[in-house]
Amino acid sequence: MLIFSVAVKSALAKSQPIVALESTIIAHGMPFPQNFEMAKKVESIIEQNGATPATIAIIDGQLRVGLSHSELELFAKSGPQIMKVSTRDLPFVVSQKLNGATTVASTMRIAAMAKIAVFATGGMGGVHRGAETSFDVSADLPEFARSNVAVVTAGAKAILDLSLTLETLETLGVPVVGFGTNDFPAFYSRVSGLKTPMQCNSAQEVAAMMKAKWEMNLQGGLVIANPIPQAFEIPSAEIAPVIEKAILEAKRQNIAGKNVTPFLLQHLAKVTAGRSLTANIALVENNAVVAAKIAVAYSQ
Ligand code: PSU
Ligand code: MN
Repeated sequence: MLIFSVAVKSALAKSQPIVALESTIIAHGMPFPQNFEMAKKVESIIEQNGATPATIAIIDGQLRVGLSHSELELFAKSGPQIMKVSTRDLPFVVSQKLNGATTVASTMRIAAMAKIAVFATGGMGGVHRGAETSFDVSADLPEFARSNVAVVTAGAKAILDLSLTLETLETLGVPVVGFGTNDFPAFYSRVSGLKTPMQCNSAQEVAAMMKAKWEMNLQGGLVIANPIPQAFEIPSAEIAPVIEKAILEAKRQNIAGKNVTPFLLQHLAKVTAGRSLTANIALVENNAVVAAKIAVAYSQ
């Protein structure tokens, strides 16, 4: 069922550190060619920090763990033409032998199947604003209650209701750890005004928490909230009104379901003249560094 790249297979066999990466961020989160450059750069950052990158995607219905550069390019170039695959979509895409870009939720599930314990993303999904009427809660959240994977994320996008997202994670029993901070980061901004329930200050501390959680057979993942580097931050006072407008525009165009997040990201990149995209790339790279360090610490 799982098809590993040579590098990932060898790292697994030797119990060497591995960091999983998602493919929705490539196909649906960023435009070409920045998405292709980002995907290659993030993999090399993980290698430089002592771990093996494993980008996860579905090709011809096969669950692929570790992609070649030409496969990364396929996802980067095809963009939204490739299906965005969350957990609910897995049986369809596999049985129909289709290609699919995996979200945080489905990447976590496949990483857990592959026994990969650490995953770097940009920003996880969460409870959308207005969820009390739209019921739009990302499948990423319930997946955190199921799959044993630590996910390094720049908090959650401010297109979400961050307070309800944290409440839901608490209900699901998911630890939310601020990495070197007790402020819950808001993707483009280092602080959201909300606190993380706990803080770790090193990769070793996070690795020890992962071990403690799974030794107790506490099912599910951990959210490692890692703020965007200062130099790339867009302060919330600046980005908040832009996000408000983007959400209104999505409503006006009747964007719903899985199209909401890609629409908002694309809209923000357009109206900020690419500044949100530059920020997005910087925070993913920063998450890759931390994830690799956690994977190294966890393997020791
Ligand atoms: N963060 C990004 N870019 C993205 C996403 C997150 O910086 O493209 C994607 C992830 O794959 C995440 C998904 O799992 O958006 C959430 O989508 P939804 O809200 O439809 O569950
Ligand atoms: Mn949704």
